[in-house]
Amino acid sequence: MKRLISFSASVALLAACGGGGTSAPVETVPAGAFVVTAVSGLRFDAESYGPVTAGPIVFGYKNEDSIRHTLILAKGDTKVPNFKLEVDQSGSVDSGPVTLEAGTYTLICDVPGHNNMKATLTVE
Ligand SMILES: [Cu+2]
Repeated sequence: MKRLISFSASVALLAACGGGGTSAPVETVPAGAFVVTAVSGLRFDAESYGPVTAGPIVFGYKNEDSIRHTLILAKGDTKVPNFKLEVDQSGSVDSGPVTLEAGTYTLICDVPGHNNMKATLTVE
């Protein structure tokens, strides 16, 4: 919820400073975020990520492809609750916090047809 409020505020701010331009505001991932990028070919930009330190982490998600992708996390067969990032089009970014325990996670895009869009994340 806090993230949504600050997102809206930053959009309003950018719109106010935009001088009436028609282009969408450029959102960026927060400094220090762990960035994953969706690339063409229904892939993430790496097959494995990490290791990252267990605990709170902010993910950034960038889209370098031309279609919509999502990012969710699973540990074994269990999806990490309350975490899903979504990038609609080329140049879109999203970000959000999550807290992870040590272990091996799977990064998944759950857009239908993107079943092969998976990668591994090591948390230790
Ligand atoms: Cu995808």
